[in-house]
Amino acid sequence: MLLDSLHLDQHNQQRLERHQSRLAPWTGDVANAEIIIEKLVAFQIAIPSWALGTGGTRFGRFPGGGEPRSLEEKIDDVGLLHTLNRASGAISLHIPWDIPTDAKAIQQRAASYGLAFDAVNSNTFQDQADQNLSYKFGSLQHVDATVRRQAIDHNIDVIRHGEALGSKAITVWLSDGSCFPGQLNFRQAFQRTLESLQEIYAALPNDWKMFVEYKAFEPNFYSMTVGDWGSSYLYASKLGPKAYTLVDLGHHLPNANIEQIVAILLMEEKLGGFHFNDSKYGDDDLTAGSIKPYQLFLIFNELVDGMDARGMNHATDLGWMIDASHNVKDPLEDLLQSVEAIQIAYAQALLVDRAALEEAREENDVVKAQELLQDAFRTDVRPLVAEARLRAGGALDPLALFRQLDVRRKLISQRGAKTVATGL
Ligand code: RM4
Ligand code: MN
Ligand code: MN
Repeated sequence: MLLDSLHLDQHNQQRLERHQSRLAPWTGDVANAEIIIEKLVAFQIAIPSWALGTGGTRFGRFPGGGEPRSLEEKIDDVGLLHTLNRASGAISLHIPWDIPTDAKAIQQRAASYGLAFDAVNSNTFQDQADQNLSYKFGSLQHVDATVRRQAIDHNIDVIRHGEALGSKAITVWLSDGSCFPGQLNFRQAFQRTLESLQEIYAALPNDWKMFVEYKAFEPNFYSMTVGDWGSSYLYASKLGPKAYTLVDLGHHLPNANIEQIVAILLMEEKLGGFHFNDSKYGDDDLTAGSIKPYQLFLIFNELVDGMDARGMNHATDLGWMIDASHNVKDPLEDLLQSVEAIQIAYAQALLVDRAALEEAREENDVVKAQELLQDAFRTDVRPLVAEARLRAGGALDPLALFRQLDVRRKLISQRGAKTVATGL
């Protein structure tokens, strides 16, 4: 046991007084502090099974050691995160990087940490060693029907794996597209992809969702067949009520107004879920909130507003997942940072005085509207997030406890310095 309740209690005890004094102004003045804390306790963010090791770029990879060698060890890592922050209560699996060969045992192991299984992800962007046909020129869009068949069957297989674990959604991200003008008939590529997705959709259990994830570029650099929210929305609409768009924050062209995209998709009942990360240039997959925290807040501002307008449950009605890569940080520390950044943005969005904002908008009071948003964004909500963690049984300062317990060194001694996790 890397972390037991004794460690947690001692850690929290040492920090309790300081925490209480930081929380005190909230309990007196702010009427909805209690509601925000409760919402934070309920809000869980799924950890990607493909991001528990060190990520690389096409130039190199610099593993830090102690990486999980199996799905079991990945679950242990997510379990550790959840024990620390009580906000990472789910794991999102990528197949075939993580095939649950013994679903029962995997499920039991996850349950022992209080973890559920979020969306399962298919992979037709790489060729596997045992694979008959290549995805070099696409998968669901491929000109050859037998390649499309193989990709469809893989997706259905992923759904079956997910069913055995209690997942309720599949995320389909396609690298399909073209690298050069002339390579692809756009209309045919769209139609073939749609027909392939329809076959996968037909295999969905009744209570499942399909998330169609878009990406503007990479690995294809001239066109992507699901390249933007418009095309994802089109596929999702044509597929039916169980299909939704998934927004990955790093998958837009530079400077895209993601919060506006989110608002419209939500209004149209076609927003399904999120892949959180941050970026400066492209699909950088950096820690959530590390580059553009104001953007993250503005996205949550639309999420809270749009979900409330439709009477949705913040915690359960959308898929909340991280999709990140960690080139220079300890992956577990990085994930703790991402989860906290997401919680902070969510709490700040809950603080926005919505009635006053609508009033300012109706009066074209631009200054007031900006002030209202920035007032929430500039509020330090960390005591609320810490209080939510404390009430849920987590650590007041998860990162500090992770370091205090020397977790990485222990993982290296258990698993070895040269282990490499499957994934990004
Ligand atoms: C893609 C996309 C997918 C993720 C893969 C690994 O860029 O973000 O969601 O599954 O990377
Ligand atoms: Mn993604
Ligand atoms: Mn990505």
